[in-house]
Amino acid sequence: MLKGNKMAPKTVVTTHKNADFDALASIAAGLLIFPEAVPLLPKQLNPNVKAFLSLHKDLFAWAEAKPSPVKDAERLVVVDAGAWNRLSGLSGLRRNSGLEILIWDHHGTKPAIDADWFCCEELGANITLMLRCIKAENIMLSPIQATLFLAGLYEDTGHMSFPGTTSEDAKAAAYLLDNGADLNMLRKFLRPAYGQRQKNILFDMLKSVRRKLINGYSVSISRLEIKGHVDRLALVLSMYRDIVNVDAAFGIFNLPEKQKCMVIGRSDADGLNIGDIMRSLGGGGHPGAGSALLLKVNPEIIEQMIVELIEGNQQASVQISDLMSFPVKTVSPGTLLSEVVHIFDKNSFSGLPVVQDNKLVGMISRRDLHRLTKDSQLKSPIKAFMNRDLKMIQPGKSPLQAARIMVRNDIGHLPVVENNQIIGIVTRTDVMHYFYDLLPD
Ligand SMILES: [Mn+2]
Repeated sequence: MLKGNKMAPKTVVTTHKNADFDALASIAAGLLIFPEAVPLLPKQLNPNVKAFLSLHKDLFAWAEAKPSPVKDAERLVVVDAGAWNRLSGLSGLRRNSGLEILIWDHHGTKPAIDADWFCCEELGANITLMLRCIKAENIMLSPIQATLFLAGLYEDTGHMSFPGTTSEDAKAAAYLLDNGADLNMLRKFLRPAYGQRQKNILFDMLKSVRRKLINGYSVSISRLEIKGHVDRLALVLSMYRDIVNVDAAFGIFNLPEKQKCMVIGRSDADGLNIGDIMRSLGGGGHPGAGSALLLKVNPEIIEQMIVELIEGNQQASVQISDLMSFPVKTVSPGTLLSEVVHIFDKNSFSGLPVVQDNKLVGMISRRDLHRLTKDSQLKSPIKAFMNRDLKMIQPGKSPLQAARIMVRNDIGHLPVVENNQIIGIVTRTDVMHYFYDLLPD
């Protein structure tokens, strides 16, 4: 297909830094498609990829060979990446107009690198994209190649379970199994890199598991003192969450000699947003996972903060006191129903708090009036009609908590109470406005 010599490769196949199995598999696929190409593997490899290569040294000798100079390359094949900043080792490369660039990437539909040709589609794994070409050109795969390709496919798709997985990925897996991919080997290498230190930490965490029910979520918060640097704590925490089987798990890893705490969270419960919690702690993340680094904060305080954040102050930047209406129109237990009907006619209230001696004693709603059957009832005091099963909320709570109480009890308004005094009222409409971002500035 291509002419070239070993001293000055004409075609170079490369991939992203911290190469994972999909990246390594894609390079191997690139070498099958361009048999005379030389690979340029980044220096940084994921630990499980390193382990795989050290066992398969002979078969993938190219992976450990000293990289050839890329200066005179005429063609660059980029796999499993589409941007220059994801690549390394190309400093000698002349990116002039004579350089032909080809890209296979599954991270988007258009690469950031200006390429002469590209095959970019959002698929679970890059190797799926490259298999199209391998099948089309009838290139035979050895069982070991099929195993490596399947490792890439499984790792990137979480064994076909990640949301980005497509039916084409699943078909590619079937094809690789047909070509002899060895699942026993996969089990060995796809096991996360998990060493003695990580194991010790996990065991320590499991020795003192505590579980709490917070806001309807089962949560486990583990505090642990660690010495020196330990990497892959996030992996330890994922395993911990799986074993303890809670909606969310948090690890507060205290490094006393550095006076800092690493906080890591994992959740798979809708509505328990780890990213929000971590941002409140000064860190970051997404709904399922996140972390924060806190300096000079006592781990017990951090635990309390996490509990409070889960309790509903996750969106504590806006509180009920920001949404509520006040002053509140109230009535007394002796108020006649006819008067309440009159108030409802003149206002848009859906409910009125009933107050006696400055204390909230009941609520009367429009809906309660529907229960009236006789006109003569209008002359009775509301005492007999008001709802005494009171739901209320404190001014510091979040809109989310108000929404939960309203939905659970099917009510449209909540009195806001502080020190036994009613200081405002918050309605379903107020809360909806907040959620739909319609608050006035
Ligand atoms: Mn990939």
